[in-house]
Amino acid sequence: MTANVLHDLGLILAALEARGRLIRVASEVDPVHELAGIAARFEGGPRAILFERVRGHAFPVCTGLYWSRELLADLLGKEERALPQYVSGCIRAWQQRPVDPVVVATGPVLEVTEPTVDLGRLPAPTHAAADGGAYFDASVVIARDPETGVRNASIQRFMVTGRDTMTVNIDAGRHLELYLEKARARGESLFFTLNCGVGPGLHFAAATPAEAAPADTDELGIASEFHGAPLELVPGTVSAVEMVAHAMIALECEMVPGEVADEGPFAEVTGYYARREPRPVVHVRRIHRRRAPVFQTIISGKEVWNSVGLLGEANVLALLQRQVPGVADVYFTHGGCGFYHAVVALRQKRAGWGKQAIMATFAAFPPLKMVTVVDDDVDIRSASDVEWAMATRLDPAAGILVVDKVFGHGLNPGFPGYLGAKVGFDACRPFPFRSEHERAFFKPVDLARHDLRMGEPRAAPGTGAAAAIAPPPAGGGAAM
Ligand SMILES: Cc1cc2nc3c(=O)[nH]c(=O)nc-3n(C[C@H](O)[C@H](O)[C@H](O)COP(=O)(O)O)c2cc1C
Ligand SMILES: [Mn+2]
Repeated sequence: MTANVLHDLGLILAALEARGRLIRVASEVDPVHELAGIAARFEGGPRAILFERVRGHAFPVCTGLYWSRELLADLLGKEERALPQYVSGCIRAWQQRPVDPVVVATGPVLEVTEPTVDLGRLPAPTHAAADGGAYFDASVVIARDPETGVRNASIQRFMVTGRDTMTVNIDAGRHLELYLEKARARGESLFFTLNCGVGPGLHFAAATPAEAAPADTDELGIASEFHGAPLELVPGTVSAVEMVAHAMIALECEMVPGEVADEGPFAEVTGYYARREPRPVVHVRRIHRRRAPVFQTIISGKEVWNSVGLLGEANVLALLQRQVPGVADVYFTHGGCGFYHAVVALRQKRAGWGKQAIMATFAAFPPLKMVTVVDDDVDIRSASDVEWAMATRLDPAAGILVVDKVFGHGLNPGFPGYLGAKVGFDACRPFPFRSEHERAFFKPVDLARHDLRMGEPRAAPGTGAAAAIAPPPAGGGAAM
C-alpha cells in the first residue's frame, strides 16, 4: 500500500487546482438556491467548484468531485472505462484481507471544538426551488451496531431544522435503519457521527451497497484500500463512535428511537422531489472542525449517478463475473438515474445465459428496475448502440422478462411503498450465432497518416441554428 492524497479533501482540492480542474467562484453567492444554480450550470464538466464566499458564512463550499467520470478517473489516476473494475478490485481486496481503520489520538478535525452547537454557522446550502431547507447531503455517517459494536458507514441526507436539530431520510433496508431498530429494542439512543468534507475513498466505502458489505463487516476498511493506508479515526467525545480524523467538519449526533419530525421536500437523484414526511429526528450534541474547513455538498444528479451508480456497477460486475460465464462489462446508464438501468455486455458461451444474466443482475443490486443484456460487440455506454441491439436482436416474444410486485427503490415513482414491476431485455443474438447477426465493421485506420483538407461548415444565409432558435418568451425560460 502506498499512501496518496485521497484521504484529505484539502489535498484533493489543491491537486485538482494544480491540474486546472477547479473553478473558484470568487464573488459572493447566496447559499439559498444561487449556489446550486451556479453548480448546475457546470454539472458533469471536467472541473469541481469551490465557492469561496458564501453569504452570511465564514467557510467556503465545494461540490462536483463526482459529477464527471473523466474528472474522477483523473483524480484516481485510472482510465475512465476501467473505473468499475478498479472499484470492484478494491472492494474484493477488502473482502479478502480487510485493512481496518486505526484510531489515533488527534487529527485536523479536532483543531476546533465549537463552544456551543449552532448549525447556522455552517454553510449548508439549500439547493432546489422547492427544497424544504438546508441540507447535509454529502457527509458520511459512522455508527456502531448497538449489539455487536461493528461500525457502519453510509451517506444519508439531513435537513437542518434548528440550531441543534436535523431530520434524516433513511431508506428501507439500510444498515442505519437496522441499528436504530436495535437501539429501540434495547431502549437506548443511537449515537453516530456525521463527517463532512471527505475524499472519494471514504465516500465510496459509505456508498458500498449492503450486498457487497454485509451488516457484520466494518466497511470503513474499504477507504483504506483507496487511500493506500489505514483510514484514521479519532475517538468520539460524546459517545463511543469515532470521527474521521481528516474530515473538514464532524458532528456528534444522537437519535432517540421513535422521535420524528418533517423532512423534505428534497430534489432527488430521480429528477423528482422526495415528499415531505415525518422522519427520524437528529440531535447534534457537539461540532468539531478544522480551523479553516471546506463544506462539501452534492446537487442531486450526476454526482450520485457516479457514486451510488459506480459502486453498484462495480458490485454487479464482481458478482456476475463469478456467476455468469462470459460477462465482459456492466454500465449503469445515466438516463436510468444512475442506478435503475443496468446494461450488461455478454460474450455468450451457451444459449439461455442472457436471461440468466438478467436474473443475476437484479439479485446483485435491488434498486435496479431495468436490465438490458447485449453481446460484447455492442458499446454499452452508447444509448444508440444499445438501442440498435434491441431493435435488431431482441425477440419481443421470448426475450422480455417481467417480474411483478418486487422490492425496488422507494424514491422511484414506479415503486410506491418500495413495490413495483421490473423488466429485463435479452437483446443478445440467438446462440449459436447465425450469419445474419454478424455485425458489419469498417477497417480501423490511422487518420494521422492521411492528408486531410476541409473547410468549416457554415449555414447558408437565413438558415441554420441562428434562424431556427426562437427567442425565449418574455419572463419565461427559467429553469424549474
Ligand atoms: C450523495 C448520496 C446521497 C445519499 N442519500 C441517501 C439518503 O438520503 N438515504 C439513504 O438511505 N441512502 C442514501 N444514499 C445511499 C446510501 O448511502 C448507500 O446505499 C449506502 O450503501 C447505504 O449503506 P448501508 O449499506 O450501510 O446501509 C446516498 C448515497 C449518496 C452517494
Ligand atoms: Mn453497511
